Amino acid sequence: MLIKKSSPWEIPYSEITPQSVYLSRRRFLTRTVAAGAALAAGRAVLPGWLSPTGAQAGTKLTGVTKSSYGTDEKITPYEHVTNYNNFYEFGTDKEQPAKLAKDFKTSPWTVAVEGEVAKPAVYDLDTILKLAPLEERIYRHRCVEAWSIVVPWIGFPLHALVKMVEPTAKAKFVAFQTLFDPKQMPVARHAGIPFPYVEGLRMDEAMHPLAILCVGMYGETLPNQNGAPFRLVVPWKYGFKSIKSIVKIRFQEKQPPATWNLATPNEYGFYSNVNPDVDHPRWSQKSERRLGEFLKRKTLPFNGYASQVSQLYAGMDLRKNY
Ligand SMILES: Nc1nc2c(c(=O)[nH]1)N[C@H]1C(S)=C(S)[C@@H](COP(=O)(O)O)O[C@H]1N2
Ligand SMILES: [Mo]
Repeated sequence: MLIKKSSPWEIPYSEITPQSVYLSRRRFLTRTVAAGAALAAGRAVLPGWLSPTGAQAGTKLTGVTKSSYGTDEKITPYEHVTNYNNFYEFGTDKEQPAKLAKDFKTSPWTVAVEGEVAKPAVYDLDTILKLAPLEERIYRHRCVEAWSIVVPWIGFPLHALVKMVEPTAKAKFVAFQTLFDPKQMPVARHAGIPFPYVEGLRMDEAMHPLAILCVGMYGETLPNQNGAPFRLVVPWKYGFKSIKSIVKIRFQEKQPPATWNLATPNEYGFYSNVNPDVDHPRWSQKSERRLGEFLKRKTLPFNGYASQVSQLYAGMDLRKNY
């Protein structure tokens, strides 16, 4: 089977990297069997992960350049990053999203950009992928629950999308929304937080070059449990700001709601910059455990990105604006 390469999604199955060893054998077999069955039935269908309208999780991304942004710290093993997740739509236990998001349908996928912009639009994922060159960014990620990971994300700066849709002078904040489909997310009703999951950034935060829209990791498209097909990554903030599986981006004058702030405002603020000096009401934020490591390490202000982002908050009391 020959597939024309016109976007990073469209790659022949033979090109999928040895990283496919990470795919569970069962999932691999299911795909192979499904493809075989379709061929046997004489149907001219492409298996989903080769379809030109979007790839499934775990498809190699081509044409990715290494970015000068990012850390040279040791990358956390893929197994940890993909089996210990927060994605409450698919369960509140860390091991649940890897299992319960397995069949999450991420293709076709569209993202609506609306509100205070000159060019509102509904983008499909292929268009989004062509907005800007894809870069690999190795970032630290610090969950508010005091664990951390180092991940080779693949994406492009959020400001590339912001500039393209031409925000009006009234656009002071950017609001993000995750898909909510109770049929595909039946356990979500036990999560104890409101859905759809929403988040937001101030405009200058959204324009900061460290903030990225992310379509992949470890050389491949995002696994479902990590927010496929399209998520935000804001490395200087606690992990819950990095909203997954985005379907809507809205520009607005008012500060948008944020899910954890709605759920427990005394515990989670809008800004949520990593701050070792402000404890969570129920635990310390001074240190963290890197997944796969035994000893704890010190948590750094702004998760180690202070020299790049602290000027965004000049004059703000970061104890009050937590
Ligand atoms: N839609 C949605 N996005 C989400 C979450 C969630 O529950 N739902 N959890 C957040 C939290 S608390 C963290 S720490 C990160 C975890 O990302 P990871 O599983 O890729 O490590 O996703 C964030 N994005
Ligand atoms: Mo988190």
